[in-house]
Amino acid sequence: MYDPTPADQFTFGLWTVGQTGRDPFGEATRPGFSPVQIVQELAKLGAYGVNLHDNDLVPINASAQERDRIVSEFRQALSDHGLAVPMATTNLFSDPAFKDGAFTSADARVRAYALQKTMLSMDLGAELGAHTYVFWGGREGTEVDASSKLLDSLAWFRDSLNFLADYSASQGYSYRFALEPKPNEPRGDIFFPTAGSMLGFIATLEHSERFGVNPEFAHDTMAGLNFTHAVAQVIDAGKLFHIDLNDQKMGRFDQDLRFGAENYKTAFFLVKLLEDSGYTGPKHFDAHALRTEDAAGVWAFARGCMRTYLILKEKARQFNEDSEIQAALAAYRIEDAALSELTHSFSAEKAQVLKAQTFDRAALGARGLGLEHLDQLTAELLLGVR
Ligand code: GCO
Ligand code: MN
Ligand code: MN
Ligand code: MN
Repeated sequence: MYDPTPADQFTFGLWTVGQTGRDPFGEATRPGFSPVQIVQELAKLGAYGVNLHDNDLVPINASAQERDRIVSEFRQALSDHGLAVPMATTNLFSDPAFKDGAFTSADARVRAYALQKTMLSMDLGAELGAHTYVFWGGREGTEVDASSKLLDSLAWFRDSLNFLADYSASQGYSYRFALEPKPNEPRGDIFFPTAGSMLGFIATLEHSERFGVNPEFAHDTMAGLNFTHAVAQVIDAGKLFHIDLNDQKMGRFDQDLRFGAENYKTAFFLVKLLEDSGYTGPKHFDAHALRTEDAAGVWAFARGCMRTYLILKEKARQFNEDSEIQAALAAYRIEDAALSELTHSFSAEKAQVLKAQTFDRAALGARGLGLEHLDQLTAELLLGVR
């Protein structure tokens, strides 16, 4: 039970399970794996696919010949092991050229290079069969607002995305673009810190229908925000194009913990939201094993991410079928057909009727909602005693 299969659409990045334990204070603690080894191992574990940045696969200095050899070896491994590449993205953050941003650099040469690098990376992703292209603006931000580039940065970023959407169409690619918000790290302040700010920006793009959001559990949690609420808003906007799952303690450095490692309850309500809303896209674990782990620990980590998702999915099913929980929910919600008819859309007559209505304000305020009971039932379900 709880063994993942490709039908579950779980994915990992080459950079996630490939992470070597290096952090700002210390060197690598494990050698990592080649892309081909990662494909083999993920297939064994029952994953659906593997995602990548251009330079996770092809080193930034590779010659055209090397690139073609690496890509063909990788494609062979994908087809041997039946793994897909559903999502691709660009590394616009590691190279020193991007130290003050890529699309939002104050240097027009860096902005042009970022566009060039992204087009080449989109070519690579398309060659590997990716349909989702992620933009995570890791270095798009500032520490020094004396740089006076806030409004320019928004315009440069918009121009770049408009350019790349047109490039995609001109090449006949099927990409949908998913913009990934993060509040900080590695920049002091990253532009578009939340899902809501991404949604606002997307509405200003020329082909906004091709742009959605790639929200990440850790990013909202770092800032003390409720990730499940953010995802609900993205779903409501029809913009959940991709999702990055992991875990995080609030207020800490960017931890990228195993999914469900820290916040069981938020993870539960997130999984329930995804399942109940019928999200059918990939579930991507953008996380990595602790620095304490060796190779076996990395695969235990990967398996754990997927198992926890499946366990929480089963818990969500139980929640929906638990008669006591459903009774508590039914008691919590009060429906009134006549009032709903009045309030669900405006007319001058309905407004008059509503203005004349009498409400028993004291009774509304006095009613107990039963949320303690409902929440305790949920806790007991999650703790395995129901
Ligand atoms: C982070 C981000 C990245 C992006 C990745 C794909 O905190 O470093 O989450 O892992 O998701 O670059 O775009
Ligand atoms: Mn256009
Ligand atoms: Mn992240
Ligand atoms: Mn991410």
